[in-house]
Amino acid sequence: MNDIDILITASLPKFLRDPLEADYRCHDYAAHHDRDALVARVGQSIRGLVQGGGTVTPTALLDALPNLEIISVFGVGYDGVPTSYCREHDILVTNTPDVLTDDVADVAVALILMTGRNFVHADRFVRDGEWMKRSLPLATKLSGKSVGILGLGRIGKAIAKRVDAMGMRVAYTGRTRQDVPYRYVPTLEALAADVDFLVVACPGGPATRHVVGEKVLAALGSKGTLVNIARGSIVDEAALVRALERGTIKGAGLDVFEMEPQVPEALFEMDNVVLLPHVGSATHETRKAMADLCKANLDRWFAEGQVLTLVPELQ
Ligand code: 8YV
Repeated sequence: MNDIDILITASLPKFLRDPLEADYRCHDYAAHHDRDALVARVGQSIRGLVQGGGTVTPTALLDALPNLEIISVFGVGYDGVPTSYCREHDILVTNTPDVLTDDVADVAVALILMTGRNFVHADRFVRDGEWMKRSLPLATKLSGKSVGILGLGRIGKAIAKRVDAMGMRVAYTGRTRQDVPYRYVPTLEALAADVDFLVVACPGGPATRHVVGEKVLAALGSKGTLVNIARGSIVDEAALVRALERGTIKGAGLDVFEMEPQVPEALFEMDNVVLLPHVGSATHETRKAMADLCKANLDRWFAEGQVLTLVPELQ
């Protein structure tokens, strides 16, 4: 064990917590009964902070850690990290991109399949003995249908590749047109108006908060299904519930929510909605790879003064 103090602000899996505890003096802020007292006692000595993708780190906490050098996020999303503050205070921010791309893209495809082909309902139909009595209503053919991707980054591209292989047509919108074989649509509203599935795959944070709101949902219309595997904050959830209640959109497949783990109860009763508990990266293999990368960023920083995956805002 070295003499470096680390603050842990999220509940971490054992395969990350144990190696961190073996190498660093760890202080478990997330589980501590008196967080203020903990920070008052160890704040001055903290040099690293480990948090989850969904953890919000207030600047008030960072103010109490004057010697903090690095925040290592266990997740690709770092919308809970105040990056401008970190830039001003020379705090590095790292995340775990790439290693989870395939898993998250798989979940987007699963949500397209589950909403389009009604597989959740079909499974319940068999278990409930309904098959003996009647046949299941027909579902929607997916090949030939169109998928619009909001945010063609690493995960967006992995989704595009998968749905393209299924014979679906791909269009996308984002800050810039890219050199890809998919159709670019300059605005989100126009994309929504044009596609059968609108898949949200862009980063969360202030810049994208509620960009999928009333207008975009109206454009998506009764032909369209919303899929969100990114961040709950990107979708105006109240507007989404209203659109589903009024039948102004066809359905929704959601892995993320605005107030996780709280999910609007109105969605529980809806047959055209599939709800997952933020499982995008939730496989043994991927979470282990994320844990290794999260720790490797700290190790590299403290041993060599370098990191593996600095977030773009700090580059
Ligand atoms: C994880 C995620 O649930 O990577 C992200 O940004 O949202 C998920 O993969 C989370 O980060 C685990 O802390």
